[in-house]
Amino acid sequence: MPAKKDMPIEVILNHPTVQQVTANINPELQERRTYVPSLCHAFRKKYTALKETDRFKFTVDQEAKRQLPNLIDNKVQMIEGLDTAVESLVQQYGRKRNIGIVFSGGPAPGGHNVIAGLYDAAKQANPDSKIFGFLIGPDGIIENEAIELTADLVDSYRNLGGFTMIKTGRTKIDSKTKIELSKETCKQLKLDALVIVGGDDSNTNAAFLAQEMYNSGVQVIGVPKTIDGDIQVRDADSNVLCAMSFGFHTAARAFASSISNLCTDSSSDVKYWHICKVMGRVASHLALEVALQTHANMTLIGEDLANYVDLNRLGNAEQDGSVDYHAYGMTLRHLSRVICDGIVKRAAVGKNYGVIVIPEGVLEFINEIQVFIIKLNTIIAEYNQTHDKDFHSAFVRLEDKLDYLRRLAQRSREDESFKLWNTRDDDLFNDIPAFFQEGLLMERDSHGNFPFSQVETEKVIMGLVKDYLDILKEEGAYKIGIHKDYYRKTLGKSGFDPDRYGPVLFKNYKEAEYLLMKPSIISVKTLRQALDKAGLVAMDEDIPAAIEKIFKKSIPSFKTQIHFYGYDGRGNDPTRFDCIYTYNLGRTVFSLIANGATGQMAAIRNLEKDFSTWEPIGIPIAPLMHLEERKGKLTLVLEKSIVDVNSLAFKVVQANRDKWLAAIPGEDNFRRPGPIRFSGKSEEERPITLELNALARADD
Ligand code: FBP
Repeated sequence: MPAKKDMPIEVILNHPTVQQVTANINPELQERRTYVPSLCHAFRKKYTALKETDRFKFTVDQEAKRQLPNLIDNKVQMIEGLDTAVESLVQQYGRKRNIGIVFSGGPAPGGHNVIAGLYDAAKQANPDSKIFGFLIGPDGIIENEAIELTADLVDSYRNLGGFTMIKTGRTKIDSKTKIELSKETCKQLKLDALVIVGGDDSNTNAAFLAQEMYNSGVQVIGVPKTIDGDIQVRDADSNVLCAMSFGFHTAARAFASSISNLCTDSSSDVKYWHICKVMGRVASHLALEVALQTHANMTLIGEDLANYVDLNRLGNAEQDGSVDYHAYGMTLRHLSRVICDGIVKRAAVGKNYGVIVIPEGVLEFINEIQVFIIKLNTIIAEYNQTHDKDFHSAFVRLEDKLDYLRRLAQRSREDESFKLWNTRDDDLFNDIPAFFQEGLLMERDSHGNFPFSQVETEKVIMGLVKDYLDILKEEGAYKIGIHKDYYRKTLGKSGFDPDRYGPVLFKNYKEAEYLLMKPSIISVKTLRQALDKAGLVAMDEDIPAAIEKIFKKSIPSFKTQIHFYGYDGRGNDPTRFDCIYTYNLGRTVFSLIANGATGQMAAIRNLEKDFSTWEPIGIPIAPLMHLEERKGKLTLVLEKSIVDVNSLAFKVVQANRDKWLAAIPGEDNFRRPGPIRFSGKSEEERPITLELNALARADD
């Protein structure tokens, strides 16, 4: 029966076509659910064993040795596949186990496949084994909120993005009480092992829990998750053990796909600068990958800005025989100048549009802002430690917070030993816009991390850019270049001789393809003066319409569209790379558990190379820990990896900066990565960053 538009809606809703096209389950979803990721060589065998190796060395922190005595001597474990095994391994491998798994921190595409890999391996080894998923992150462990994962549940999430199956949370199991409650949960569920899928802080937490539960025999294994790509593990000799956390590739590809569309839009509509803030917390790995994927006109890399040296300032100081310490590191003002420089250069060749990529954590690399972040982290943490109420409940409004800071500045005047917040800090802080003050004072997460995703970084930077562009416009330095042919045609059509007016209007009439109006001509009034002086139009005569048209075209208006790429990419369905990577990580977790490991992080070596060379391993977490300032205190943590400005990936981006800025006549140099596709051969296999960095190591 064909559906008619006057049919009752209930009847229409039951129509087979309406049912089919509006069903939650579509062919793409089915394809994903039924896709079976390839297995690393070792996992194609019935059993696996661990082979400890001394090939990889670590520089052990004494504090890590003191706090993690049972784990500090852990070694890298290589996983080997076995067709047959000695009876003791057969028994151990096939033992019935209860395993708990939790997601911790922000979602990252591929998490469900970690569960699927673990589930499949555990059930294959013993169908009576049980896998429990803790709900809404580590709170689920503390409060014993868990569900037993069934085949149907796991199957319905295979190869799908998000952490929807069991959700996630950011609680840290850091107090004695939380640890005791977690131990109690493990006891009640009779857990043999606990798997923590998380970032650097969560893997740090995994190591501490492994130590705490060492005597009770509950094994704890970490899994490197985060779209930020800042868990990269190397040994003391720079051998790569984990090239990239899972989720990074998908998020970068998702961001790149959207940003590439903006490159297309911007170079079609030729009127906007698209300002794209991309996630990544502190490190700029995602921005770097997006640059390689899209060739956006400008990409800021925080780590590069921190490295900046103002050679002019340094030279001037050298001449006076002094050292100018302000020459090191980039200031916000200088950064805005660098961006303006690119905008002005493109405008000069007629391109008053483009795409700028800004990592969300870029301000962490701007010295003046970093100082504020560190000081405020400490102030908030100290307040929370010494008062019943936490800082943000005690000082709800911005004015209350500023008032508290003012009192601290006052204290510094009365007590010389108090240096945390002085009058200069307070004055400088009061000079910045209120929305940014609010951002810098925002609540830190349970690990003490600054909430970069919530700060309007782009607004801070672009505010300065707009101000400086206005100055450049006033000075006549920011102009839109007019194509010579267009100019000649426009004047010719109105019966004017372009060669008579050209030298009067433009500073580069003879030599250039794009003509730049003279800096002194910035208004109709100054235009008239120039024409009058050259005897072409008298002051009381009308300016010919064709000339006024050319003049108006040369005056830029700087229009921006602001975008934030973060949560969308985090929730994307995983690329094939992330599907395969995470499924094998899940398998790795089971091998580590079945072979008695604890305090290890599951990883895959050779991710940057062909799949046939991927090697599942266990990395000891304890020897990777070092002391870092967190919440104002030195704390043992896993080191975050930031962009290495000596890496090949960064150097390629650096070397292409001018090319991608494309401040020359002609087309832009954009690259179209396309959307993430699950089937076909079109999708790139792995992050470009990884491929380039691996190339550099191959040539060592
Ligand atoms: P994880 O490090 O926990 O994986 O989180 C990554 C991230 O997406 C960052 O890129 C971002 O700064 C942050 O989470 C956002 O946090 P929230 O989810 O609390 O808004």
